[in-house]
Amino acid sequence: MTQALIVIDLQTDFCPGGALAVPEGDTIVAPVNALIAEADAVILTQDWHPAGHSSFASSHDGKAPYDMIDMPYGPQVLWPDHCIQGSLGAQFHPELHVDQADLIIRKGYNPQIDSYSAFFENDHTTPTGLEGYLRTRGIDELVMVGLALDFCVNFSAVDAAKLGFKVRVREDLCRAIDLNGSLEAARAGMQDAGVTLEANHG
Ligand code: VGL
Ligand code: ZN
Repeated sequence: MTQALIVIDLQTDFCPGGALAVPEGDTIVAPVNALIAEADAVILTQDWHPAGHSSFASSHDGKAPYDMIDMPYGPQVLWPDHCIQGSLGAQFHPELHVDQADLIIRKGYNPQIDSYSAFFENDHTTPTGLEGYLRTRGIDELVMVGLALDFCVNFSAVDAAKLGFKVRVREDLCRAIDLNGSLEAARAGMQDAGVTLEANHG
């Protein structure tokens, strides 16, 4: 088994004070750095939207953040503008040990499609290329940490499990948005997909 640590969207906009702040999002940075130091392979994901992205409420007349809309690929939550390419908010948390990453994979750059998962855009078919990267490196086991547990970590973990990777999510090193029961639904969905949820490092 060759293992990789995947750190999901540990970016300024998802931390307190950011545009789409996840409560306590910054508290995981130090323990994630400790895990990065021990990991054989480290991959970071970076939410990376063009201005005016279709997942932003501001791109839809009469819509407010956290409203839902129907997109051609299914229902989509509308978000505050966040992680705009090149902005300060799109940068990784300033204390994250980015220099120790082997790969940074950006997602959400397609103006018409959101991309929660590190593997596929929200149409569930357009690949990001991460699967090929992992397979060509012989990586078959993934440990996931980061933000937000109920959106990007959840979608990434479920997709990875469906692709046949062995996936563990360190819940103690994730934080959630928890919108209308999204956290409980995410936990159930991950478990159904065969993802191992770890409250602590076992
Ligand atoms: C995320 C909402 C919008 C996440 C990204 O990283 O979980 N959530 N974009
Ligand atoms: Zn986003």
